[in-house]
Amino acid sequence: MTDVLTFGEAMVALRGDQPIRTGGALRMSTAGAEANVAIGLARLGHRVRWVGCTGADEFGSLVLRTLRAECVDVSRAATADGPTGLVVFEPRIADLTRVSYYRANSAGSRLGPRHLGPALSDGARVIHTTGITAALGPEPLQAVREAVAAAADGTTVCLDVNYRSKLWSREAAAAALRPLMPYVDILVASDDELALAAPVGARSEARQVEALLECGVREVVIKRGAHGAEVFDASGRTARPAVPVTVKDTVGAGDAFVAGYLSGFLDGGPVSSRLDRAVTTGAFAVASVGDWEGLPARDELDLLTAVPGSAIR
Ligand code: KDG
Repeated sequence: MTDVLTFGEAMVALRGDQPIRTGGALRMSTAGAEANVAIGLARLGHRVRWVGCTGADEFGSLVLRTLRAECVDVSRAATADGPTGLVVFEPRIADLTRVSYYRANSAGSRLGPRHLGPALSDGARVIHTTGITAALGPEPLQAVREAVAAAADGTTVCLDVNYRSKLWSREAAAAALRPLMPYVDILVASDDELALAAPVGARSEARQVEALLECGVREVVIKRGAHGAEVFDASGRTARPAVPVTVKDTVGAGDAFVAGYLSGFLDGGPVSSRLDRAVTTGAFAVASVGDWEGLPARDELDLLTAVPGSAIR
């Protein structure tokens, strides 16, 4: 059986080498939060399936070819009307990246419940979805709703809030995400996103966590960037600091973190070892350029303990 089924929009990523308005070169790769998680998990040896729609165009071929090359199962992916979406990452200053989307009316935004039906029937140990998919439009939101509600007993549902202010308002995100919580087992959010998932009226972070656990969420995973991460569950709080690395590109770090967390979960480890792996994979993403290119294979997980500046010979 598939370990993880994830679905959403994968795009072609264009990364500038200088501020866009000054010209320069664009490097082409692929992006998309769920596809990034899928690649992160596949590199760690898990069986992962990504479902989404790509355009019948060369960019769509690049997306699918990349996922296949990374051992992600795309056998249930579809093509749809409209172009494959684009995302442009502009290195504005040192470690601040400006993101522009060219994804309105893209093929990826046509994802709907009908595209997911076969993959849901095939089953998976984990279903992973994000607020980005929910933000793409009514059909993708309905796909998210139906997928989490249809998850069979024994299937773990993971949702990463992944709020994107260029896609929707905080109010719209909260209205869409809050009703999903009774179906979610693992909720991942950065500290400023937690309120978008927590019930109305829960003001402090402590109250938000408590209310989410009361709703049935088993693990509330809070990402705190350079300050590490924490998990709250029925047995209390587990925290880990971030792994210190030289920052190259923070985009994709959250997806890498989720891939590590779910990998630890699939390996059957306790929350502490899931968090250890999550902060490790997150650090790999931060220390390398690209959404997913620098993510570790399983036998590379120890690389971050190498002496800085050393070469492996
Ligand atoms: O987490 C990285 C993603 O943000 C990036 O790949 C693009 O999916 C993306 C999005 O919608 O922001």
